[in-house]
Amino acid sequence: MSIKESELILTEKGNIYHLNLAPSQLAPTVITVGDPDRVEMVSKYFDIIETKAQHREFKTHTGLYKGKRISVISTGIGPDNIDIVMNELDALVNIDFEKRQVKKKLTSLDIIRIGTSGGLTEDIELDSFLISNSAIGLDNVMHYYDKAEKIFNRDFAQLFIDHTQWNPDNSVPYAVGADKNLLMKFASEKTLQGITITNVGFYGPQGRVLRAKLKDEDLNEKLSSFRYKGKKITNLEMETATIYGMTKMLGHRALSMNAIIANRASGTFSKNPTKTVDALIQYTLEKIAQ
Ligand code: R1P
Repeated sequence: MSIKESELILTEKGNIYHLNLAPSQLAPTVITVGDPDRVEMVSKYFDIIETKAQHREFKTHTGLYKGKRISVISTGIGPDNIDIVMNELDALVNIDFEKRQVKKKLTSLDIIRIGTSGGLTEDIELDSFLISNSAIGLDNVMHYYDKAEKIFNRDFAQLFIDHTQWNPDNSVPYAVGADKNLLMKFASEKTLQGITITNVGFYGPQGRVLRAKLKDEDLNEKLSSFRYKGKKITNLEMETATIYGMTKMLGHRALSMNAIIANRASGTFSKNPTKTVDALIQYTLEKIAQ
């Protein structure tokens, strides 16, 4: 059975629709960033850039860094974009575009997110690097996939639901871990580790108030006091849990590296977020090349 034109959408050139990429243009190691302008911040360190592609917020540069072939791709903001990016990255390696069929031999990608994030508690210092060793997803992308719950840590999520007295009208929180091998490779004395919360919005869903009032004003307090096996929630952002869920489900390996540029408890923001993100990019590239 071939996959229909409306389901696997290819451009006239034969590229996958949203990412505007051909299979040959994708490297086995993929860095994802939220901001399209961050793609150049990464690829400026490449020895050569072989491919530049863009469609909407999805910008890709593929090249070589110290002999290692890497693609860097922007996802834009939020879990809904992660659904698109992870499905299309997987299609690029695991679907034969000519035959429109899933390949017999599947390929696993290494997907490393370099993102920005807000520390939840005061001890998560501004400008630190934090690796998400696990993530709690408050989005609902994974809930549309059959058997996704097989990759979730149910006990972990249930403790979170009970602790926060989670509103049942919201989507059901899920918990999912990082790839353990990548975690070992990328962690060092320069990195913190913790549980990352991924939510669907930047303001209300992360407890920020400008003019619109919150339904649960205590949510961030509840997040701060939550513990799982003695470990606490360290930071908030908008992509990691969905990346961990989608990649585990599709058979890829993922890790999320966070530049902590805000602290929600102290209400402070980095004096030089660009420098911090640049330092995290250099750290991550070195680890990839090792
Ligand atoms: C919000 O400003 C955005 O910044 C963070 C959040 O996850 C969200 O995407 O990550 P990026 O800097 O990677 O986009």
